Amino acid sequence: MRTALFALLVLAAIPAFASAGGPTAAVDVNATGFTDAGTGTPITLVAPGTTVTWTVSSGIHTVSAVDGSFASDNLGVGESFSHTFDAQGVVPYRCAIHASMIAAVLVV
Ligand SMILES: [Cu+2]
Repeated sequence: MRTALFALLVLAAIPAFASAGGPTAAVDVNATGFTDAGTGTPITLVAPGTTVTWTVSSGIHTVSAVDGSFASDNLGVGESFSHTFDAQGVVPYRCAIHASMIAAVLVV
């Protein structure tokens, strides 16, 4: 149990050392949905203060928080949108154009 807790804490701290300018994470946005660059899943796990950048690799999409706390304009191929997550919590988001595109950022 103690080992598992330590491993979790180390895992959570990794994004904090990803960049001298503050922790970052990247998500690919394409026709099949949102794909976290690190895990290949629709879930992005970050520490508070992390800036997540979504970049579109195919189609036209938006990055829109379900609770309305952030929303991009329509983004085409090669365009990006970034948001910094300061508070702990689960933040679901979706594409406003394609109802099936939904994912979440876990801030822990
Ligand atoms: Cu879309």
